[in-house]
Amino acid sequence: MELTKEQFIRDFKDQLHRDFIVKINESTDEERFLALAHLIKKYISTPWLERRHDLIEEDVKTAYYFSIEFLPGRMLETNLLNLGILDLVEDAFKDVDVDFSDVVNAEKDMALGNGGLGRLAAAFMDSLATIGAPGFGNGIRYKYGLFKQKIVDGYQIELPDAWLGTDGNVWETKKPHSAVEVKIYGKVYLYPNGEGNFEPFYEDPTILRAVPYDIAQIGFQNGVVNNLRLWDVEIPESEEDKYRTIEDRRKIEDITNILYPDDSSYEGKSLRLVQEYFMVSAGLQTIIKNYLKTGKDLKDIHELVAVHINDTHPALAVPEFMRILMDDHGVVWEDAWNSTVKVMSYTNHTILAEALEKWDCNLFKEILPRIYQIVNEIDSRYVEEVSGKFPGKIIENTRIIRNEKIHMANLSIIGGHSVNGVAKLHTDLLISDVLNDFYQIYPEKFNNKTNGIIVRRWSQISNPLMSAEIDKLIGKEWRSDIHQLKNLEKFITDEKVLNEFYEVKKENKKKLAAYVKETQGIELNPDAIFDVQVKRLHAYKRQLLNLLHIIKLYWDIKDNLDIDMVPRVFIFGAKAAPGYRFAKSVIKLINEVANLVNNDESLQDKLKVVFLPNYNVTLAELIIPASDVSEQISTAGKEASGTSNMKFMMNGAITLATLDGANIEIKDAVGDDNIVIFGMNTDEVYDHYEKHDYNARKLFEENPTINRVVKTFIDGTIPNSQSEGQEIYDALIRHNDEYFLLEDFESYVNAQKYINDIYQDKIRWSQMALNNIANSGRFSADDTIRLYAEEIWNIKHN
Ligand code: HBZ
Repeated sequence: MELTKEQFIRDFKDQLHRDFIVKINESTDEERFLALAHLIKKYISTPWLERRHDLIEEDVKTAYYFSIEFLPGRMLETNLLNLGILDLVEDAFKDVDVDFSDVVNAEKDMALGNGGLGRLAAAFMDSLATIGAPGFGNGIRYKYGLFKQKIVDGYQIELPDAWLGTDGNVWETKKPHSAVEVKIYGKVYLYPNGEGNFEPFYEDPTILRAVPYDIAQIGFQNGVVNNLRLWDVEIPESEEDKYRTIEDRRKIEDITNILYPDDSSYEGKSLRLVQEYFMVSAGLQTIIKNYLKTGKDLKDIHELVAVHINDTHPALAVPEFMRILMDDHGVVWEDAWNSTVKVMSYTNHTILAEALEKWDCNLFKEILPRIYQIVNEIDSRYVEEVSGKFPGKIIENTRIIRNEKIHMANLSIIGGHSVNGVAKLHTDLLISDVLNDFYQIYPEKFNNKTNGIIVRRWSQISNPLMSAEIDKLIGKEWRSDIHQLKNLEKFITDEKVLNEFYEVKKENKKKLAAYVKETQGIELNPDAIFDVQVKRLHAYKRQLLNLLHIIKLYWDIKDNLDIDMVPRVFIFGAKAAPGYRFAKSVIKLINEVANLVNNDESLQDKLKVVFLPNYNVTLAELIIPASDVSEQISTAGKEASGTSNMKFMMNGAITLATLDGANIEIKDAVGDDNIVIFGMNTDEVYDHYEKHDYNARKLFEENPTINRVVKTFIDGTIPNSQSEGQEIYDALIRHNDEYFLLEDFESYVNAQKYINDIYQDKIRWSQMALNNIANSGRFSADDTIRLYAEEIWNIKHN
């Protein structure tokens, strides 16, 4: 946008004056942040308003991305960058003597997501606007985001994340005039309406008012402003009489209160089902209402509307779309179904069986009586359609209702035209294994869309030093055309350049070290290798394998205090689902090992372990630029894609990885010499499953290193962790090590030795790092979303 620094300073002072009746020098950072955010909203209000009208008027097909999670983190810098005024504002703040970073730090993270899935949804919002595609988000305005993690005596404590404060979120705009009603519970009777359809009669339903809050999604320097719409629940005025007590009201208000903190596991809580339906129903009603404003026939709605189901949580979009078309608008089943399948598409994010969503029929029927009828009908028509054409077993495995459960993935696949995995390997496994039965029936629906990241956030915003260095070498164009990073390869033998990148990394490490010192009181040596694993805590992600190696190093140093090794700092960040016992025990042990190691002076700082509490997007922005080693060590076949792996490579960390998820594509991008791979591949893992021949106890008994390391959990070496240590020992030895840590251990240790060796060759290491940066452009979410736009949604983009 066109704006001079002087004009901005005037606007900003005016805004502060109007909002808070203060002068700039007496304002607080929080007031400055709020005023700046209000000013941004003012700057974009016109394109934001016009976008919706334009799309309706111009008959442009629009994609609606439904997700139960959106995890944008902070939005100030991204918004300024995308508006093209980040540098100008920073500069202006210097002129008026305000520390810009203090203003940035006044913003709370918007953390309406658990991890990768929610972050990806937020990234796609940015990318959709950036490629100028008509794409809107639909989600829930949780009053509490993902819990805040505190560590007390090594244990995770969960605190509520009251991110809205008392005044709400500064980026949102409440739109009461767009509220709609959503019905749940009660009984439904169907009466034939004489035109081949049924008229439902609802007896005693609970009626909810869904009120949207809109958040602008600003495209990167292109004038486009899309919308993310989050729904909040209220009691409709007409229903006020029913909710006299606070307790009654709370039952309703609770619906949008909390984000479920479980990732990669499924829990059939009724409130969650209500959340899913609430969001889907409110969103779809609005979409259809807007479509009707074009004056077009509903049976052609698929020509202007695409609905995306991000994981199965919004899968009720399929029957709800049917319901609205049939019950509210009299479309006959066949036409409604024809449109629904063309409108819907679905992304799968996991192959873990325990994460696949299935709802108990009785619960489902009670909460969503009409939707239950429709799902039943979809199921029986499906069975009818495929029977005789496919073996009975395949039909049984793919139908929606089985064993009194509603299988949400099956509903999403049958009710849509596209199902995609999130990395090549992941899609291959869906096709060959998890969803193979569906693949036999609908091969044409399957496709891959490897995840991506917002490259601007993970370079320009989070790593300004590296970005300035890149500018110096290849000019600034890479900031708007990320593939130009490839030009950095020219400098791969330029020692001066390599040294400069090394120094940039060191500066970032010092910054992180200062934070660690301030918050944890632990002193870190910036010449040590910063070896980082940050992600949700889950057994399949194998933080415990990392810890086993740390314990091995501990014993190696204790055995030989003169050991020749590059000092190593292991950094962890991870939240555990509150009910996930094993994960919590791993956190406890990481913290107790940290205590043991960090306080043992005989180790001479060769080894440090840091657990950084409350890992979130903002902390990632500090940690990732400061990392030398990126730990991506999941059991092969288990991590659908991973996305932090891409962020690390973009920041010049070397990936230490199994052949899992997008790690494989990172390897393809950087070449075998610029990544460190270890461990079993997927075939080897599957081989163990088939042969049932894995024997962890044998490895434990026969391999002296493994034996010593594993025994450390139960022999009292690690203080204050007797029961958790026993639990981990049991998981590994008595329960046969479900994720094959012990089998991969030696290979992992060797890979770590290799890292220690090459790090000592500063030039070689820096070459690897530079190669990673140069080849990270291929993981831009802008490119990923272009493929969604072209191959799944059929929507236009620039
Ligand atoms: O989605 C993650 C995958 O584990 C990761 O490999 C992938 O890169 C990422 C984006 O595609 N999955 C999640 O983050 N899943 C969840 O957060 C989740 C949340 C609620 C659930 C289930 C899973 O009920």
